[in-house]
Formats: sequence, C-alpha cells, structure tokens
Amino acid sequence: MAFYTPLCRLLGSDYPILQGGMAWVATGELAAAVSKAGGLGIIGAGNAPADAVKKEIAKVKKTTAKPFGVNIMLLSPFVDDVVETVIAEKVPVVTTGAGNPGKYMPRFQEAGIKVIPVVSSVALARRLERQGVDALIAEGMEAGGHIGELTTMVLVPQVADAVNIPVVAAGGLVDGRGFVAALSLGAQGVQVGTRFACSRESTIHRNYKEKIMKAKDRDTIVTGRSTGYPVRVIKNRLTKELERMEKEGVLPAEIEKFASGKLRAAVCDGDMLYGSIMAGQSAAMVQKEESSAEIIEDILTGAQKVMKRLSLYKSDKFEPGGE
Ligand code: TUI
Repeated sequence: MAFYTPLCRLLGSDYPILQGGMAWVATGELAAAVSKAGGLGIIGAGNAPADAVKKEIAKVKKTTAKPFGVNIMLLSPFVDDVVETVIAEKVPVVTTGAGNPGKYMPRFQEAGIKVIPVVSSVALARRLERQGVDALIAEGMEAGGHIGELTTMVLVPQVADAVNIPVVAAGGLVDGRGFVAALSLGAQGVQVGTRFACSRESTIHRNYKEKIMKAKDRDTIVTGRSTGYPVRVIKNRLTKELERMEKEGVLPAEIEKFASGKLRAAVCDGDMLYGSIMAGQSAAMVQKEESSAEIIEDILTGAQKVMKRLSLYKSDKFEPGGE
C-alpha cells in the first residue's frame, strides 16, 4: 500500500494520516468516517464527561471495526474518568493534548493502549520517549486551537532527531504537498485537523464550515497569550474583545471565564460573532466540503504527484512549484 510506514503498523491503519482530535468537532461520526477510509479517526474528548465520550466510542464501534483513537485533553476536569473509560472500552490508540500524560502511562501500558502525545517542544518529546510513549505528534503553531511557539517546519525535524520513536507532523498540513514535506522533515505521517473539520461527516454547524472555507491567509489570530494558553482561532468580535482585555491587563482568570463555553457556541449554535472558531492557518487552503474518504484520497494522490515531480529534478523536465 502506498506510503505504508512503520507508523501504520503501530496504528493498524492503512495510511499514515491521523485526524486531529478536536474538542467538540471530532465526534464519533467523523472519527468513524476517517477510520473507515483507512486513516486513523480520533474522537476529541475535550472537556466532555466520561459518559459522553463513551457514547462517541460506541458510534465508532457500530460503524467500523477499523482502529481508532481518543484524544484526551489533559486540562479537562474529567480527565481521570476519561482515562478509565478509554481503558474499559479497549480503545486502541490514545493521543493527548495540552499537557504531560506521564502519570497515566502505567495504566495505558497495562491495558495495551498505544499512546501518542502531542508535543510542541523537544524537551517534552525526550521526556515522554523515556516514559515509554509509542510515538509523538509534533504540532507546530500553524495549528488551530491551543498551540506552542514553534512552527512545524522547525519543530518536526528537531523532534525527529531527538527521539527514536515514530513522529507524526501536525500544524498547517492539508494536502499532498504538506504530506511529502512532513515526510521530508523526518515524520512518518501527518495529523490533519482543519480540513477534516470541514468534511461532510463533520457534524459542526454549517456557519463554522463556511467560515473555514472563506478564510484567507491572514484570517487566524492567536489569543490568550497572557493567560498562558495561547489559542489559534479565526478573527471575529470575540477575538477583538479578547485582544482589548489582554491589552488592558484584565486578569487571566477573568479572560478565561469570558472565553469559556465559546467553542461550543461556535460548533453547536453557529455563533460566528462571539463563538471561538478554532482553526489552523491552513483554513485558507480549505475551499470545499468533501467526504473524509475524498480528503484522504486527495492527500495520497497529491503526494504521489509531488514525488513524481521531484523525481524529475535532475532532468530538463523539472518544473518547481504547483501541485
Ligand atoms: O491540545 C491541543 N489543542 C487544543 S486543546 C483545546 S481545549 C483548550 N482551550 C483553551 C485553552 C486550553 C485548552 C483546544 N485546542 N493541541 C495539542 C497541543 N498540546 N498543543 C500544544 C500542546 C502542549 C502544550 C504544552 C502539550 C504539552 C505541553 O506541555 C506542558 C508541560 O507540562 O510540559
């Protein structure tokens, strides 16, 4: 199979393409569609209680026997219960975000669950490899939602050099060009968020999808730096208000309180004025709604075209640029 890397063997997937475990966005429906198409679908647990996560897991199991994952957001008040639920449900793969999953490693390992944390620094990558994680997702600040400081371009090769486990690249990756670039940087696969958020099987509000499809190159912004939790979102009235609060030195706790519940408002109610429209910089490269299978197919055929074009670099047929 094309682009079958050791990461595919680890995941049990056909292709080294993971779907980002986006809070509120990555439901059982989306994860099932991606896994069915040969990628690794991932349910985003976000701040949801364990019983809600269990329902999403049931949706995936009902739709496909292929492997899938659950993303555990480590700042969630329900994190301990969600950990126990994914273990009880024998979820094959866990990804983690927004923290260090170290204290849960013995539980996951006992259960035979593959653990793939998201990292935004080399130091955490090294620490987690020592703690026995199976692979790492190196996520650059092009990504949507909560992000680190480094770009995908500089983070991925440094993490790949620092560890001896498979690395997945994330942040700014949407198509075959990004896929090949990620492999060039030392990754064995990619995680794609924003493009899958816009897929047919994504259950987010129509307004949200349209906002992504209309986004241009400079339409995302990073808010929340003063709170210690920077978040990339599409600009709107909410981000104007947050910028004003941060400039005026409003206390982080008050800013967090103001921002809470806003992602749900965007995803479920379609509130594009005061909702938090989390999306990566790659939103500008997502122009249409497609099925998850079409997205995977397009990334793989696009990647093959790039490889072919690059293979001509020594000949007089080589034309740089374009997909
Ligand atoms: O987690 C994400 N993206 C997210 S989480 C989220 S919910 C949320 N909303 C507002 C504030 C905070 C969370 C929305 N989007 N991506 C993975 C990711 N993890 N990006 C960066 C990190 C990260 C950051 C620091 C991982 C580990 C980390 O380590 C801290 C430590 O303990 O060393």
